[in-house]
Amino acid sequence: MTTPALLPLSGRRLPALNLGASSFPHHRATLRLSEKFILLLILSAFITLCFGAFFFLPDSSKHKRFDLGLEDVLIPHVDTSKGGKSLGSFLIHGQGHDEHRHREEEERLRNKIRADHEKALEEAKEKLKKSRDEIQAEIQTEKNKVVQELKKKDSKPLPPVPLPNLIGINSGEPADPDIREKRNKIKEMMKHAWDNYRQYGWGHNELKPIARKGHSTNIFGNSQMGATIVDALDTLYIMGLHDEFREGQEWIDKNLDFSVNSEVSVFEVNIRFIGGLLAAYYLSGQEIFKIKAVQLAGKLLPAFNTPTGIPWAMVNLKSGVGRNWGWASAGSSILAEFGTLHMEFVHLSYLTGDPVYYNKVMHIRKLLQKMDRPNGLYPNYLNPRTGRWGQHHTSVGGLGDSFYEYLLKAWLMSDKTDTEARKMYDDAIEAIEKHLIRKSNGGLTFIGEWKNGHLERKMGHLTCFAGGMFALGADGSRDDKAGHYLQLGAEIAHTCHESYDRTTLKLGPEAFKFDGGVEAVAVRQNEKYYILRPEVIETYWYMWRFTHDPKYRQWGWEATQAIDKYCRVSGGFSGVKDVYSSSPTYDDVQQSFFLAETLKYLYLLFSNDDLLPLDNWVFNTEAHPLPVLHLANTTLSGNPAYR
Ligand code: DMJ
Repeated sequence: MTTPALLPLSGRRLPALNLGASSFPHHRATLRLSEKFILLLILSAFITLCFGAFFFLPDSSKHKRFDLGLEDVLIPHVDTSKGGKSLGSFLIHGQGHDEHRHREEEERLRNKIRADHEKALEEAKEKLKKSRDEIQAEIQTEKNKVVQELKKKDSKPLPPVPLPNLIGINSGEPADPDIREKRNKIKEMMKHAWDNYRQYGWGHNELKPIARKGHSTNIFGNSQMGATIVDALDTLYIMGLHDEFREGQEWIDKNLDFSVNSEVSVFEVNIRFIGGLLAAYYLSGQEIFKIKAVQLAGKLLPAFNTPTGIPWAMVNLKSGVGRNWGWASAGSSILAEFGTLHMEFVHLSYLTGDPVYYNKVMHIRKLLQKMDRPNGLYPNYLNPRTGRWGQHHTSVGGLGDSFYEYLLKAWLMSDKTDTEARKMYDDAIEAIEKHLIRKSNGGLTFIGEWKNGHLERKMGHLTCFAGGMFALGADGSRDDKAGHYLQLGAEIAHTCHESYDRTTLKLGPEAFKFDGGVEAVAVRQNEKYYILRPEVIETYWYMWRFTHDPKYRQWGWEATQAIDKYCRVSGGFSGVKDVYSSSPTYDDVQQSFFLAETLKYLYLLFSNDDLLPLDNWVFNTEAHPLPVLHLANTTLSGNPAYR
């Protein structure tokens, strides 16, 4: 976890710097070669099998056979229930007349194998006479047929469901001209990010703004799923960039295809794609987004096929085979990953009337409730085979963060009826406050990380989201400690602002220490980067909504200017490798969350509160707004939507 290649990116890992950019033309070439190779491999395997069967089939008239039970697999089964016998039992018991029948049967089989073998050889010869392009075209035709079939299956209309009350989809235009101007500047930055992605990275997952080409990482698998398009849609919508929104919608309609042989992160695909599609659906009412979200969710479900029901971190969208990250403690799944599915999955059940999604996430919750928690803390790692915790590390930043966020938001999203989630949140936050939150010598409140029995006095940029979470959870807190939690949110916001203010670029580092005379400053070189992350701005926005203290707009504006000055390049926006250097180098990645989250939170910070009011909308961890479901007096499974 210490090398850049293993650093958590989104509450989770991900190569932050030196991301191995995949060049897609190259991928396509590899695909062509491997397809041909696989075809030849299958043919030769088949021929070998035929030869093997033909030459090595034992002559049972000479040798006594042992029934190894393989006949059911290798030889067509004879239905014994109709007085027949399996070929295996003929071989063992064959005598006299039986032996004669057996020899005939064997001869018949030999002839069949010979004929099949010759046919296969002919077909292989025919195939090899064809040019590479012809073979490629045939494969493509077959693939298209399969895709069309799947599409037909997947595009079944969904049952109509009454939409929740959608309040506050308006312009939120501020009256103050200065605030309006700032908001327009942020919209212009969004346009710059989108236009360049449109021009140089269209359809790819992300953009390399300096190389001016597409970019991707392992979280999206090996295919072009247009992550930036899906992630950006709702931001475009609320900013009133409707032409751009329509372009994105058209791409999704025509190109977004999940029947791909690609291994993706369940968590990332859920928060960015399913969350993004659902938010786009609720905001715009366009059915296509709902349909795509449901199709994709179906592809994630096989990830839950583990002995415990705790999903794998990754799943192959085509085969449904799942596995965990190689770096995670003892084959574990990650708390912030399997614990960050609830909001989207409840909405999927709501929209489809199918409880399967809801049941999956409730199963995870039930399992977690039953487990012992060291010091009341949830460790970051849980083994999906054994149901046991891995290493006892606890974090409110990478690997843990959004699990806590989703407990609170599950309660909010249920119109505060899911009191079980609220209780789990309250218990968790109490333990966090007791064991992880400290004040530095200089008076800065920070959230450290628990590692094998001791507190590491280090806080990540990711952890800064917690300021907003504490403020959001203040109302409804146990023992009426609303004031306390709002204050805690304000202190975290202050600390995170300090982490920005103490750098040369006025942009925050990835992680900062409170140790050995250092306060809110990164010490290690590989913690000095800023990759366009949103968490600090997210907290400014929540604090602004709850307090209207002008300092949050001021801090948000400082961050806007710093991003525009140091991260903007002519081909988009890039992360920087060292926020303490006056001549920083770029990482050349425009992250999709920059459009989904960073720019959205900034825009909302300079908008009126009636744009997406927090009483009616809950933002998922990728800043995709989902409406509160007013399910009062009913349990989810008793909701009429579940037919
Ligand atoms: C985003 O993908 C989400 O906010 C996630 O929960 C954690 N952080 C990244 C961006 O930093």
